[in-house]
Amino acid sequence: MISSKIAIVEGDITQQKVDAIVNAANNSLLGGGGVDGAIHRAAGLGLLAECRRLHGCQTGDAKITRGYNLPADWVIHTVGPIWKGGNRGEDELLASCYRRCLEIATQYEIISIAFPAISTGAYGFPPQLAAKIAVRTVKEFLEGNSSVEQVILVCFSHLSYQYHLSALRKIFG
Ligand code: AR6
Repeated sequence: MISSKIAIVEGDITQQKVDAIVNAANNSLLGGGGVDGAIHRAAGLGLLAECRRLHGCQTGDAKITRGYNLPADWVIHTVGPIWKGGNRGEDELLASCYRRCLEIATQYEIISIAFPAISTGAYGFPPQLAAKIAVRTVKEFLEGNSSVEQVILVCFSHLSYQYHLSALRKIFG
């Protein structure tokens, strides 16, 4: 059952005890506000030093580092699209973020992974639409072969939690 591999929780991603957490970063991968700032603060300066060696990341792509002082062993940094009205490929770029993170997780034989609601903060992506794209893309990926057995969608507000739960119910029927 694929639906049993997806959990929606309300909380702080930096506290998740999973193999990998996903960071909603920017193209520089050198830190920022929001979840990115929280992850860098919790991981410590070792994370920034490793990020400097990655030379940035394209929007829709992802790169992996160690987790340093985080409970998670790995951080997968992805760069979501900035919302520009919806006709600039934003949906596909957001789906690509989830897919690329899951592909990298599979390469590293990661079993459990936690995602924040990528692009729904500073990057302005409508949160309800983003929740649908997140759930649909994770479901489609888990239908293929992967080491990943547990995907946790970590919501930072109750409203975000409700959007993800209702997307899950709609998409799984
Ligand atoms: N745990 C889980 N989710 C969180 C946390 C947390 N500790 N903190 C915030 N969120 P954002 P973006 C939620 O702005 O929209 C950064 O400056 C937040 O409520 O962190 O992809 C980067 O460097 C929202 O739902 O990321 C980039 O410049 C979601 O995480 C830019 O922001 C994403 O909000 C990326 O913007």
